[in-house]
Amino acid sequence: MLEKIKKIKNEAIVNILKTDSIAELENLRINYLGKKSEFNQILKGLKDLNEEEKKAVGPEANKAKKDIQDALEKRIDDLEEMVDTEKEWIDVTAPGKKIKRGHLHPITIVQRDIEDIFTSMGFEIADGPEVESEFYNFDAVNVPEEHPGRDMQDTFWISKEEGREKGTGTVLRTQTSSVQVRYMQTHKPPFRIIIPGRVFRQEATDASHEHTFHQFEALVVGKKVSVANFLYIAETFFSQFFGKKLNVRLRPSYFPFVEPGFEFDISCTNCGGKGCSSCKQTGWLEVGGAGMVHQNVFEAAGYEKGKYQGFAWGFGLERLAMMKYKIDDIRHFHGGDVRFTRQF
Ligand code: FA5
Repeated sequence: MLEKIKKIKNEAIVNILKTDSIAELENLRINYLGKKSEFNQILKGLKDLNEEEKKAVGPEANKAKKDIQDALEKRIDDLEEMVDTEKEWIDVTAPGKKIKRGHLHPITIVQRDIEDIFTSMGFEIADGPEVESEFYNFDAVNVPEEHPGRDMQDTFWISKEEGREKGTGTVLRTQTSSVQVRYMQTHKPPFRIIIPGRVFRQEATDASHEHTFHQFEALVVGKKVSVANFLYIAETFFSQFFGKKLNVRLRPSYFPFVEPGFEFDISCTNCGGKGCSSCKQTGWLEVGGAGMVHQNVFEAAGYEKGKYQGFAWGFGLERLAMMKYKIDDIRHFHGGDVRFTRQF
């Protein structure tokens, strides 16, 4: 009997270890320990043995049963662990899934490009508030209350009380020129700065006009700053920005904060000046306004009148990006259509 128990136990353990399926182990449990199993018959028959035989066989039979049960449990644990490991298995040679990455908005790209070019020429970057006092946006840059220059830019007024002292209203700034006097009040010449920023105008939108857009102001002040310096810096900047040699042309114009004032054009980035549909056959593209800083502006900043000279210029960032990337409608920039922004 003892031999038989030993044989069943060994056979059961060998079969259990050979089995790779949890369902198959359940079959083995029924075969070896189930009601109809040979082993169960042996256990049932114990009662018919005499006392001495019972003492010898009983504990061996119980131990064999426990060994088979332990072997089954351990094998089940091992197989479950193997299944988990299989689930976690990584094929490091498999081609990766393409992860969608965010990217910069075209206006940010252009702004950073411009900043890089100017900082490489020794310019510093200055900043000012978008919600601005009427004083810095208009009065300080020589656009007093009754001045016709104020009508040139339609303004979003935050507060404007009739009869209040002039210059005390609050506006959404209409131009980055609003930072000129702010900066000059706390800095002494010589200096050269750029002022990138968002500006707002209460005007109807169309393919080339937005109510919210970005401007780029440059301001250079010293004792001997001239229009020739402006031309050199402008040509250097635009040539680097567009990656080809471009010329700058000045046309007389009027801005209250400069005297003399200019509109400036660059040679057409498409045809190089020969004339094409982009430049309406003129060979030139309008870029922005510029001029020599008006002495009244220096005075508003607290500088001695006549002591310094400087030039200032301002242009629209969206318009420049449109030229560079051949974008036909300014409204794409803030329209929120990812099919547009994904292209950059
Ligand atoms: C000004 O804002 C002056 N502050 C520029 C300046 C600075 C002149 C320093 C002299 C010295 P203007 O209103 O023309 O000027 O605007 C400058 C540029 O902003 C324009 O040439 C154009 O590129 C852009 N711009 C103006 N209005 C809009 C608009 N509604 N939408 C998009 N871009 C605009």
